[in-house]
Amino acid sequence: MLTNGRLKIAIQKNGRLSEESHALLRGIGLDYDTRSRQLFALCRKLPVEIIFLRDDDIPEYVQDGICQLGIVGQNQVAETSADVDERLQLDFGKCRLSLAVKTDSSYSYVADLNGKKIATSYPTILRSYLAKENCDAELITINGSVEVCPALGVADAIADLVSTGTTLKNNQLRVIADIFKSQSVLISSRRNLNANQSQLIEKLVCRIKAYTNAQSSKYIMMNVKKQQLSTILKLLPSLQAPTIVPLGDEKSVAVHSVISRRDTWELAENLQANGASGILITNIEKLLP
Ligand code: PRT
Ligand code: ZN
Repeated sequence: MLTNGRLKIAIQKNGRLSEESHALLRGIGLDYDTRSRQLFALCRKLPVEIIFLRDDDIPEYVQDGICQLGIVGQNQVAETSADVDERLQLDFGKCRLSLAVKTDSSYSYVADLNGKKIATSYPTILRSYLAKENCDAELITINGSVEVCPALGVADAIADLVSTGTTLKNNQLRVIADIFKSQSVLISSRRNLNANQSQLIEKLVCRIKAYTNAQSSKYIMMNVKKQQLSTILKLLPSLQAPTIVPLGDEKSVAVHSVISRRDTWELAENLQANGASGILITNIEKLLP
């Protein structure tokens, strides 16, 4: 349903995904104001409305066509078994749902949890995992602070989201299995989309692809003596053939290329050690194919 002809995009109101969701929406040209405690924000220029929700509710709002697009973790999509299209992986909010036990416990494998109690906020994902592993454990569904359950004697193990591992370490817990890998995704509704809505969704999807491509890439420029050019080109893991620009100095050229955001320090040091100079690495704002 589209009230006032506006496309509705659901994002997390207040939590780990909020900041990057706003950055992404603003990065694709959506212009809106955010004030605390407001439930929605209208965009200028495009017929789009941003709806702020708890992350748990986003998959169902999109499934039911109340919102046409949503940004949420794959963990929530899987847990709610929502009937939505996963359109794009957004490369933030990365975590995994892991099975963990007390560091000093004797359990090492999923099979060791047969007949034991496991506390989790993700009973659907956990239940289907245990069924596949033929493990008959008792599930205790808890909302929040799952990590304290083993110390309190409430459960023998937990299944919780892990990002850096700090929370597990602080609670003297260790992972025995990873159940589910998650990151934020763009989901879209399968219900009642008319031609205008579908067209606007496709436009926004293209913009998000350009934004996420830009976020995962950097632009590198450097000067290279012609006799070192072939060595330098071999070191560049370019997405496309690098651009080679003549310089006033006839012995050198400038090399420009798009590279992956990862390991830029390693690459720059390697290029420098092989004769590149004046190495400049910059962010890319948009990267359209
Ligand atoms: O109020 P609302 O319901 O919207 O928010 P929430 O409190 O349920 O969710 P929030 O903001 O904590 O997380 C939103 C989403 O972020 C999750 O659904 C995941 O998709 C993603 N995400 C990524 C995480 C984490 N990393 C994460 N580390 N969600 C939660 N955690 C928690 C985890 O539960 C544990 O308590 O962080 C702790 C572990 O982190 P580390 O770094 O110590 O390992
Ligand atoms: Zn939540």
